[in-house]
Amino acid sequence: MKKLLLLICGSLLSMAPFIDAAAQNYVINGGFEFGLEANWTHAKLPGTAATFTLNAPSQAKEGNVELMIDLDNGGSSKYGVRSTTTALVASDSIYLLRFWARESKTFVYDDKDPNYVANPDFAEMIVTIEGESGNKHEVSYRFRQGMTLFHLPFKTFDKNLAISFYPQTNGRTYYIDGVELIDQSNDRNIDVWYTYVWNNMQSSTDIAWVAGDNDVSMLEHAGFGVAVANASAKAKAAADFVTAGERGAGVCEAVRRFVLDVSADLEV
Ligand SMILES: [Ca+2]
Repeated sequence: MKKLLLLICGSLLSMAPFIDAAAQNYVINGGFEFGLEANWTHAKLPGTAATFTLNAPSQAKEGNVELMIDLDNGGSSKYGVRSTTTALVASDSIYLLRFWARESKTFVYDDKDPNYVANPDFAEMIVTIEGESGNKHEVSYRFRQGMTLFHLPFKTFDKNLAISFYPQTNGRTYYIDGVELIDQSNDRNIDVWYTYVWNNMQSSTDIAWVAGDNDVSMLEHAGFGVAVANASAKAKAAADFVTAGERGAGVCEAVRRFVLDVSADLEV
């Protein structure tokens, strides 16, 4: 475990010189601008019913069209219908799948809103990433409000990946757009390594890693809040500990101090 954490820290730090490189997107036609079937396949298991069409909505996030899946009868299997694209990644490493999606019925979940629905019947969609070795990542998403950006950072040792979207809740229409699979050779706005580390560390360590004002509520709910040196003033004020280092260096500093429980001046 310690070796893994130190490896992650070393990788975070070593990524710094390359942070301005362009991100590589491994999904073809993720915005559905080049037709319904281009690099995508759509399937329905026996007993299920759905239509897959292109839509030109006002909420398209990439270009002018998005994929529309109208689910009439999902059948008995939770994998009744699917829309799948494939990606051949450059190497076994860490990647980030992100996409925009919404469904036809919008719920209000703010309990201060007069239209608040106490027990909404959320629509669900399962997303899977499967490699040729059989390794599989599976996440279930619930829709709340309008077009939403979803992130799934993951590690794979496979190079051939199948990315599938499985709408689950019957009688709904689902919309997907801007599907991207990107690697860690990133522009400064997307840090795949940091996203992966944050996504997989916080639950096991009960430490929250934050930088901006919008993260303050997460800090207050965490067992132990850590803010990096370049965090906002509000985030620092709400944190239990503020690192000396900024960004990735600050994360590594906190990992050494609180997760590995070793001297903060340990070389990595
Ligand atoms: Ca599009």
